[in-house]
Amino acid sequence: MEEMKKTGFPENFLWGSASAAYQIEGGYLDGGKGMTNWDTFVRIPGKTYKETTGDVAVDHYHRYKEDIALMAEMGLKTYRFSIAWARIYPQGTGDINEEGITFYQNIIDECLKYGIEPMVTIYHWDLPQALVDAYGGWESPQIISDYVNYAKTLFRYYGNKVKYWITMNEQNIFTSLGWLTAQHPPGKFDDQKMFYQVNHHAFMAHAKAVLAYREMGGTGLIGASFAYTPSYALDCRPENAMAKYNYDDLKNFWWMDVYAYGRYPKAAMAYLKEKGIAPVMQDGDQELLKQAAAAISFMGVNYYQSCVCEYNPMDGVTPYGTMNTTGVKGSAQEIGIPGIYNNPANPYLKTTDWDWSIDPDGLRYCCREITSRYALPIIISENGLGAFDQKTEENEIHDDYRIHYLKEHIRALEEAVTEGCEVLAYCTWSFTDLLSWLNGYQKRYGFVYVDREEADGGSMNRYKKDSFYWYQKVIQNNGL
Ligand code: BGP
Repeated sequence: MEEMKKTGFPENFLWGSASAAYQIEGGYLDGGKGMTNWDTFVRIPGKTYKETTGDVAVDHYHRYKEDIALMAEMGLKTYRFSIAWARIYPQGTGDINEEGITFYQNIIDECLKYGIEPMVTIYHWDLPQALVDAYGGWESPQIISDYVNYAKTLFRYYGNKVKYWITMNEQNIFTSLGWLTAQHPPGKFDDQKMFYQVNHHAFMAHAKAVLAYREMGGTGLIGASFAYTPSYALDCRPENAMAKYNYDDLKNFWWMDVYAYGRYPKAAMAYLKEKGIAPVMQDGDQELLKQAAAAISFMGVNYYQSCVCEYNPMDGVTPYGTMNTTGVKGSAQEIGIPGIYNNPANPYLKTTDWDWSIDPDGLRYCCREITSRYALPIIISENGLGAFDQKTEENEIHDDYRIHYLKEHIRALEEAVTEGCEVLAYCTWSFTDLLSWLNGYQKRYGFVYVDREEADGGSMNRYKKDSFYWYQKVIQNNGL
C-alpha cells in the first residue's frame, strides 16, 4: 500500500479565515448598536478612499447565515471574527444591549453547528463613540476598566462556547495610525507622547482582561494579535545592522516583549526617556504586565509583508510619507525615523498594487523569531493578498494570483512548523470581500466575491472565487 503522504501540519491544525465587525457587518444603526469612533471618522471628508464607510459594509449583519454556510461548504476549521463593543454596550459601559448579545450568540452557534471553531477578537478598532466623548477613549486610563468590563461580559456570555480569544487586534497599527499619521481615529498627527501613553493603556487593558479570563476560570486560549513586519538589514554595514536592531526594538519588540515578557525593551525605553516621550506607568503596572505575560497562550501574528532597514540620517525621511490607498503602484513614499532607520524597497521582492512587498519567507522568519525569543505557540491570525478582482460574465473570479500568494505562504509556514515552531492556526484575510479601512471596497481579499461598489449599493450577492475551491482542497489535504 502506498504510504500516505503527510504534511508538516499537525492533525488538528486550524485552517481558518478572518474578518472584523466594522469591515463586514454593516447595519450600523441596527439592533440597538451605539455609534463608534469609526462611524464618526468616516464622515470626515477625505479620510477614507472615495469616502467609503462601513454603514452597510457587505451586509454580514443580515447575511451571516449565508456566509457561515459558505464557510462550512469550504470546510473551514476556524472562523476568526470580532465583536463590536458598541453592539454589546452601546454607550461603551452601563446597560447591556441584549440584541447585541444575541447577534453574536447566533454567530457562535451557527459556527458550532458546522463544527467551525469560533475565534473571537474582542477589540478590532471600533470603539464606542460615547467613551471618546466622555474621556477621550484610549487617551485616558479610564478606558482600562471599561474594556475589562466589556471583555468580562463576553467571557461570561460566550466563554462556555468560545475557546480562542484575541484581546487586541494590531495595537501597533491602530495607535500608530490614530496618534502619529492621523489616518485612523482620533486622527491626531505626530503626537508621540500620547502615542506611547495610549499604548500603555491598551497593554494594561489587555493584561487585565487576560487575568480576568483566568480568574473567571477560563481554560481556553487567549492572547493578542500583532501586526508583525519583520525586518532585514539592507546590507552588512554595521550602521545598517544597527538600524535594523533599532527598528525591531521600536516597531516589533516594543509590543511583543510586553505581551510575552511583560516588560518594555530597555534600549527603546532609554531612547523614549531621553526624548521625553516615555509612557507614564502606575505602581503595580509592571507586575500586572508580567502576570498577564505568564498567562497568555499564544502570540497572534498578522503577517502581510517584510521590510528593509537602513540607517536614516537626521535630515532623512519621516514616518509621514504618503501611503498608497488607491492601488496605483509606486505611489507609496518611503518612511522612517530620522537618525534611526528608514525602510527602502527590497529589490528582491515583488509588490502588490498597494506597494506591499510579497515575501512568503518573511512569515517563516516571524515564526522562527517568536519561537526563539518567546517560545510561545503561534496563531497566524491574518495573511492575505489585497487585489483588484474581476468577475466575468459567467460570474467567475479567476484569482490565480491570490492562490499563488497563499500557496507560497503556506509553504513557508510548513517549513516553520517542520523546523519546530508550534503553529496552531492559519487564518487568511479574509473570507468574503470586505471594506478595507482606508482603501475602500476595491481592494479585495476574500475567497468569496461580494458584488458591491464603493458607494453603497450593488446586489451584495456572493460568488465563489477560484481560490475558494483551492483553499477547500488545502483544508481537505491538511495543507498538502
Ligand atoms: C490589518 C487589519 C485588517 C485588514 C488588513 C488588510 O491591518 O487587521 O483589519 O484591514 O490589515 O489591510 P488593508 O485593509 O489596509 O489592506
